[in-house]
Amino acid sequence: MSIDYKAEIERLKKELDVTVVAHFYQRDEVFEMADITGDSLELARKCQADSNPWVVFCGVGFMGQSVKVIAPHKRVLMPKVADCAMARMIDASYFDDSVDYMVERGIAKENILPITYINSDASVKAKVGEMGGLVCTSSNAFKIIEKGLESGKKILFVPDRCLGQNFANSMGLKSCVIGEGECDPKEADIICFNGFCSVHQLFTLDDIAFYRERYPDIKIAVHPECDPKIVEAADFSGSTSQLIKYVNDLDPEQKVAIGTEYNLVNRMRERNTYVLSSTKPECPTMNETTLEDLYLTLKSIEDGEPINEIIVDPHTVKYANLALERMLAIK
Ligand code: CIZ
Ligand code: SF4
Repeated sequence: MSIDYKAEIERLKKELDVTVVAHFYQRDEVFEMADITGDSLELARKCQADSNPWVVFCGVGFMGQSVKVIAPHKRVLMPKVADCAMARMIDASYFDDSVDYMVERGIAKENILPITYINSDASVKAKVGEMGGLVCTSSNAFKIIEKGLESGKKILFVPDRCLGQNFANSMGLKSCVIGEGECDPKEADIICFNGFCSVHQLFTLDDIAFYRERYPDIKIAVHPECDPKIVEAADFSGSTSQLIKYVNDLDPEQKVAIGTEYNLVNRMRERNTYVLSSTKPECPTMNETTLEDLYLTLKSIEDGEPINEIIVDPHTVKYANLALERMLAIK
């Protein structure tokens, strides 16, 4: 007889001291099973405040790691340890190379303030923490960069070049990307690592032109992981939570084409929404987690043989924690 995964997940959640967490980009059937949902900043804050000793995190690797780093006493399991493609573009040695790049071009190491987008491995966050830097997410990047600028240092922004450039543009700052044209750290305020999200690169100026031509009054709302020329041509740019709020605050008749991951856009179908792409913008790794995976992970706790546990070494926890806590301290 086949297993009723939903019923079994509900039973296990009642019987175990566990909190099920899901990011907005998760499949609907997984998302609906979660006790806590949100963007990565909301999830980090809510997990920190939650009292259950077990966390089952439906998302991508860096998110589960971040919970482990800010709450090391918790046991964190991930139904699929699937990594964000952008986070995989940088490791600790690429981070060091980026610092060297700036030092070789005349910026002393103590005059560099690194900021890492939360979409990065704990080892990169630890490097950032050790240098006195901090983490940001797409919902608080403006505030974090503003805070960073108060130090008077040059900002090294990793790994998302789009996020770095978009926030530099919105703040009237100069940015450049290491490895892309002339990038002289002396001439820029924000020096970006050359990483990106392949899902958010799917949205093009042609897509925007297509919708504007067809529906002249349509609004275009995109995520800041999109290319700067897309953000510039859009009516609104914001993190997942900010996109949801923007759409919900519009007149229900207002058409809006959205440039972010498909599962989130699809969940807003009751509004007058369109997917800003002719290609389904699915994040492959976010979509890996299934209801069966969630069930098997919860069952493994019940059976006393937990699977896919997130382990972060103590040195990494110590310094990555500094970078994350510096962010969480900024309200
Ligand atoms: O911060 C997050 O959760 C991500 C990956 C996107 C967003 O804008 O919320
Ligand atoms: Fe990473 Fe892009 Fe997927 Fe977000 S949508 S988890 S940035 S690959």
